[in-house]
Amino acid sequence: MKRCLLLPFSFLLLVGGASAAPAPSTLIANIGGRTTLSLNGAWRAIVDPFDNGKSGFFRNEKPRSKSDRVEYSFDASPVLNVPGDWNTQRDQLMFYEGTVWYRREFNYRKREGSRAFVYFGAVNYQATVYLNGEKLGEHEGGFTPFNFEATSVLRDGGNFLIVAVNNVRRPDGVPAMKFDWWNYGGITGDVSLVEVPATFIQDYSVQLSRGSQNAIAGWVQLNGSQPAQKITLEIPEAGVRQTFVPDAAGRASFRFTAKLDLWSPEHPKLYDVVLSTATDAVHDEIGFRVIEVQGTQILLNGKPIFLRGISMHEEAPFRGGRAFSPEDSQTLLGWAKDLGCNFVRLAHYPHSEHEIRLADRMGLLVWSEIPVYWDIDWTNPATLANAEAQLRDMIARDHNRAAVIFWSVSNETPVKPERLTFLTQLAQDARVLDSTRLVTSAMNHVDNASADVRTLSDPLGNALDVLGLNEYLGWYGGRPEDGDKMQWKTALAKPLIVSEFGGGAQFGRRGDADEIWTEEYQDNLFQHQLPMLERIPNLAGMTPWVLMDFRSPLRMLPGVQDYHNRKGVISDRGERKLAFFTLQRFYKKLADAGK
Ligand code: GCB
Repeated sequence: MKRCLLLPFSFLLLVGGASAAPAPSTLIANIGGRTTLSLNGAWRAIVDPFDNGKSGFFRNEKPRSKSDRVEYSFDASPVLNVPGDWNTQRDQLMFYEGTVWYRREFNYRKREGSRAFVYFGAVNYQATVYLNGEKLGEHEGGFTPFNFEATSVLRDGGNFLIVAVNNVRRPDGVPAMKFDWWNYGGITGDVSLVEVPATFIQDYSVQLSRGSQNAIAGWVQLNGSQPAQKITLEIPEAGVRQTFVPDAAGRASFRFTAKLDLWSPEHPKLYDVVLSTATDAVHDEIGFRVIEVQGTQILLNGKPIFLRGISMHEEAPFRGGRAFSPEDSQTLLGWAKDLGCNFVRLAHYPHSEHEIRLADRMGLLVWSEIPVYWDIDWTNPATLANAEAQLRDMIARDHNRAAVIFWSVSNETPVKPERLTFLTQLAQDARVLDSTRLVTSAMNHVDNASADVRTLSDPLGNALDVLGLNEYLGWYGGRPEDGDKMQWKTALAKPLIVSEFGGGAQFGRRGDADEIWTEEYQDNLFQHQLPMLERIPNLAGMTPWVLMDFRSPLRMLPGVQDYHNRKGVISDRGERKLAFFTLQRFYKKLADAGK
């Protein structure tokens, strides 16, 4: 049995102050480039509110005779679709927080010399995985992928995979007890059985070296008993062919130069990159670009870029629920493109790999975030280890995607010393794990020096490359018109992204601009915000809150919210509100002016 969550390595750092790299991820990179058997589809599911299944549901029993007293049966239980949250598949489960036991049967033909892993794209929140009655491992964290080796437990012929999924909120969890999105439970990402050779290419980083437009630097990690195999890296279109021999731990590092056509939103060029050994070969599509900070500007490929963005949840358009499919991603990112965006903030947790890869192909820059949100248990070493593992696995999955330019370590966390220690550690981890991207966080701690001046003054800014500011002037305080005079400043001379602003509106509710919940109110708010933001000298971009209305248990007003956060510029049914068009016009103006 392997535990996916590694030891709280940084607890020592918290008390000792020394720095170390996080324990390496066990994730197999680029699952789409491997030999896989999909385990998506209809799984039998037993809803278990009292955790009775702990007594042994992993054994997959059922009453077999008239006198057999077994009080559960997967065979007789209804199905839930995977991937998918359980909340939107059965009315009874909309508000459910508890355990559901899932079972999937499948046939397998064992192949001599190969290894197999079960791979989960995401399970919210806690997963315990059993194969053929044996525990393979546990995983905590609702949005990051994980895999467990299944080689020795797999049988030739029929197999059964059982997963106990629990989505109960926990004070020591990440996120913890309160967050402004639906706590969708279930196996929300794709599941597959991955077949690899005995020694295989587990992960690799093939990226431009920090600051260079022609030096590719990176590493390859082999996994298996014969690590001393020659590795070949080819980028046929760029005429690259390099070979390396890894060390005894199966790791090879490299650096070489190449003439490359750089990736950008206007020109999202991806190259076929092939890594191979005598027994394994993996193809990936990789773009090459440089992202840097110079003073208060963000530079893409050496040139200043203004990030015309939008924040978004991974909520399914039209049907509601957790989005999971390539079609969902296509709709959501397509709307961001229609708005005129070159950038998306994927709030508040890692979104699916489909979405990130689509952003790579569409030319949308990405802010990617872990769910360190509002208040969590800052002094608990297990909570820190959990947040670090989520950060590490988000980076492990997406570190070859050109679209991703920011790792965000948190959102709107309260300023206090123990939180600063915690988040500074995460920022440091992100740099150790990936030296080529920028580190950010969405903050909201401001000083009001005078009625018309607000200064972002969170000390966390010292640990970041780019500052994120969530401000709700005209919604959680003041009037939209207050924006006409307001000046925003930052205590640090770093690039600023206004990572949230906005207000609620119900699509189709029309009225005066001072009538709350109308499209006019929201639109008026945008009309006063946009000129205000343009006056901020170090503004490098913005991601208004939010692309589409989304479900939230905190938003209860009947007839208006009905458990939805209504700050979308598009409704959950795909209808565009007035503010959508105001923002679209603004972004067009910026794009026309070359911003
Ligand atoms: C915030 C949070 C976001 C909420 C939003 C709101 O500051 O970061 O998750 O949904 O405000 O609507 O209040």
